[in-house]
Amino acid sequence: MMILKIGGSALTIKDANKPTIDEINLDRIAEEVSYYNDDMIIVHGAGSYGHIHAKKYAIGEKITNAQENLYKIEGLARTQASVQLLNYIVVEKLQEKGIPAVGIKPSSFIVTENQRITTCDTSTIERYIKEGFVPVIYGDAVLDKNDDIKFAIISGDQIITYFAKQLKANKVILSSDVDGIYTDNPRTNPEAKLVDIVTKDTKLTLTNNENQADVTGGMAGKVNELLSLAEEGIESLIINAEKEGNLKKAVSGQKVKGTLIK
Ligand code: IP8
Repeated sequence: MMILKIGGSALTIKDANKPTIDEINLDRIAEEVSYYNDDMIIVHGAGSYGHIHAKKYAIGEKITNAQENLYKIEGLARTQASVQLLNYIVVEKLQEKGIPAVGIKPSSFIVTENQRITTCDTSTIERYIKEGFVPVIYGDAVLDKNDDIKFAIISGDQIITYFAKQLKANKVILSSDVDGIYTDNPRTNPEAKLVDIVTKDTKLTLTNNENQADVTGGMAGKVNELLSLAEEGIESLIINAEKEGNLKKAVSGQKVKGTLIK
């Protein structure tokens, strides 16, 4: 079984000041993904549909008074609605390309404790896969068991690692808008080099805030999630979804340039 993450930065204009789809990319990505030849779950990021709201309402931060509580409630509702809308748009496009995609809302079956998934019944999704569907889930805003924060943001990357472990995925592919992991931020350091293989011993200079629009930790957050997966013996590959042909090759089992996390 394969888990494919499509980064929000490839599907949306991530630094737009309102939720904005990258129509051209979405169409091409859905077309390429239609060449899949294995059981598959798609997990997509939130891009400008999620991070703008999550940041504005500071979801996941401590709630100190009743007014803040009300504000966060409004924020959770808005964030959920916005990412659900993105999911609808993505699912519709995948269906248009012949993929039997079903959108499933993560916040309806996932609860966190201190922002990590603790409650998550994967059985419905497993049943959809068994029946031949392609479930499509996404980074979402959820309830948290810690009463100090009450709500949390879960990234698509956290969902991937959780599902990959639970469902014993044999292929995990993460696609975003960069070629893989670099020794430093390639946008600010021209000397930065693409790393073919990352293990827990690889020395990297990754910052959490390399992308100010991202509330879930950018590339550093991604690498930490994937290293925890590697510890359980599941390798993952980071590739660039914006390079034409990469996703098609990856979902159909061909070799693609990227970074292997093992
Ligand atoms: O784009 C973030 O998911 P990600 C989810 O995979 C929200 O990091 C709601 C901001």
